[in-house]
Amino acid sequence: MSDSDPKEIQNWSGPIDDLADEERRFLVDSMSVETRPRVAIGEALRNHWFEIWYQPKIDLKRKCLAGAEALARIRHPKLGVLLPGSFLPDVDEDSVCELAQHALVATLCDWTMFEEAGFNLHLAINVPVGVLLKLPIPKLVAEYRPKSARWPGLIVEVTEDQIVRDIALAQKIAKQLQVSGIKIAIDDFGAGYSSLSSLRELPFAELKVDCSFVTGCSTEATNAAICQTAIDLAHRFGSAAVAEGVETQADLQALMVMGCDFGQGVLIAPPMPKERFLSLLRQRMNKPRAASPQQAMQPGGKPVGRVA
Ligand code: G
Ligand code: MN
Repeated sequence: MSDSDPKEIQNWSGPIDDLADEERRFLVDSMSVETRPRVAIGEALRNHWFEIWYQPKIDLKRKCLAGAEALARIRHPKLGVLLPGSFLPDVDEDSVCELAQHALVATLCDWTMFEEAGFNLHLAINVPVGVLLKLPIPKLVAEYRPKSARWPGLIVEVTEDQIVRDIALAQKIAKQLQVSGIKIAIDDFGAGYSSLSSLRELPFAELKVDCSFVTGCSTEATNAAICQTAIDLAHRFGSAAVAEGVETQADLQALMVMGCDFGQGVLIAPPMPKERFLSLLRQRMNKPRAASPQQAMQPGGKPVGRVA
């Protein structure tokens, strides 16, 4: 197969071919719950309704699982699985802080479980700038971070619009967090209208191209131009480009031709409960595969038997 064959990515991406159609449909449906009943974050935390779901992120060049984005979900006893639209809009900052702390600690602890399954993953969480200022992140990371020397650090995704609102502040935060092994990803890139000069000031590890540009990038010239520009921009800054919301084979193929580094989206795998993600990792580990030595490398460059 050629290097940019999307089928091959699917074969290497791990989860996609292990999810049965019915389960896949359920997970994808859970991403678009139409009614949005309100649930208070405090109530959900007290009742242990919060779950951290993971969406796989695939290395499009090495064709392996590179990491996962942690996404908060509520599993309500009566209302079922609820998305952030049910608990985040217009919420006070203290509640968001509580939730972010919960997600941070859970993600740091979960890394070890995934590593024990044979995968050294770059995990990412979504945190608003206000929360980065309030939470004692270095202290929390020092206390809960995996003790393994193989831990690659944690990625914190901050949306572009929040970064450009106060670039000096974002820069200060990014530098402080670097010491704790935290890297910044610019989330929803393209939707926040940053100027190039402002990005120059910020040490970021990843540029996550907003799904509104990724969708249709194989057919729409303007979206293709924006994706290509964002990918080139990330590379010029010495960072990686991530396409979010990849939903079709054609878009995946186009992104690979454009040189995009990582991909995320329902085509590869939808967000899924931690236990499901873990069982997929274990399944992949046990599956016989003819991997070349290069393919059997983890993102950190260390061979770990067979990988996704
Ligand atoms: O803003 P951010 O990129 O963090 O948003 C992640 C959200 O995108 C998650 O809630 C997830 O459910 C959703 N998502 C994941 N994959 C896809 C996809 O392929 N298409 C779309 N439209 N949304 C997706
Ligand atoms: Mn994100």
